[in-house]
Amino acid sequence: MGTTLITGCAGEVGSSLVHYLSESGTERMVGTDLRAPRSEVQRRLSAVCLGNISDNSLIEELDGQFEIDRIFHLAGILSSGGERNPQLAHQVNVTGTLNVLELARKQSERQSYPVQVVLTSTIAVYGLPSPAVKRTVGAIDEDEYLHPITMYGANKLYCESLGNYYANFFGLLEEVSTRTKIDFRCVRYPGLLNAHTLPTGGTSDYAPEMVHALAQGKSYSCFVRPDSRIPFMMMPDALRALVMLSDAPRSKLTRSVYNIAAFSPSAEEIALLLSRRFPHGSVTYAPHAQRQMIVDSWPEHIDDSTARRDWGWETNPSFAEALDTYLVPAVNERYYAQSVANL
Ligand code: VAH
Repeated sequence: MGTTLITGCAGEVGSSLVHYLSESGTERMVGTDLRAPRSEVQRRLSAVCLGNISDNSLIEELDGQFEIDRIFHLAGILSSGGERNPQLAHQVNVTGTLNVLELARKQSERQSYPVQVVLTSTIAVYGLPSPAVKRTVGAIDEDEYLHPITMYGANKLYCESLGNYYANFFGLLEEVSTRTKIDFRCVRYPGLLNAHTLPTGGTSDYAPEMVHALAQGKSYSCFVRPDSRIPFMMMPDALRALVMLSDAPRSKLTRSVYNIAAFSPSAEEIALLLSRRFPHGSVTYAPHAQRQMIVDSWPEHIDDSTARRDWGWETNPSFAEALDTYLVPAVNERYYAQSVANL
């Protein structure tokens, strides 16, 4: 059994994935990130290599130290953060992904078996032309409206193509390519709701920010309109989807890049359901024009029927039930523990 590498291991999804894989019995895991993960994450990793994923010296260190058979590539700069520094976002998101694919290619050729690369992409690869089309088009599939309006969305759409190139065409001009190709797989994440950490630099962040503010009895000023509607998913489902796709037999996959969906509540529906569970907080709306334009370009619903058919993806589509079975109990536990610790 080789090593599983998690890039972005200190981030919101990365730290949750390390915990999830560790609890699922994954043995050898190595993490990399710009900064060290929390101690409870670090102790579940065999090693942590700190550095910038777009830096070749980090890749050379990983290639020289470990025999890797699977990479969950999560390192990246999200949509709002990317608009604040587009050049940095391109460097981290694109050069970082190219470095990961090169690492996987070299290891695959040396070990003569395909290293699996699982990339997290995003619904930010989509770009609906107007709020009217967004409201009327229904659930869109993986090959529709691929016109991203953010650096992050453009980066991720290109990285999906880069992964497919490395998996199918690298070495195209060689007479007879005997190279062992990588095994590339990818999910397009909706907005994510996590009880344990808050996201940074996303445009879907209004939902998790609202949850954590109301859970602490605070007021929250929402940066999108009340009627803003995009797909969301709870973090446990997002992690389960990654591992399900990774574990799926390659022969079952009819494509490499998949939509996965759960529910699509509007901002005011989220606020209403949360206020019934956290009655001491309050929500007001102060739309931020640019962030609103980004959210308005993203679809209300995505079609995940191919993931359901190919590798058995499924989830409970009830946002209210997901709140009551996962998010509200876990958030209450988090802030209760925090209040006790502060006594
Ligand atoms: C973002 N959370 O807001 C990410 C996500 C659906 C968007 O990829 O940028």
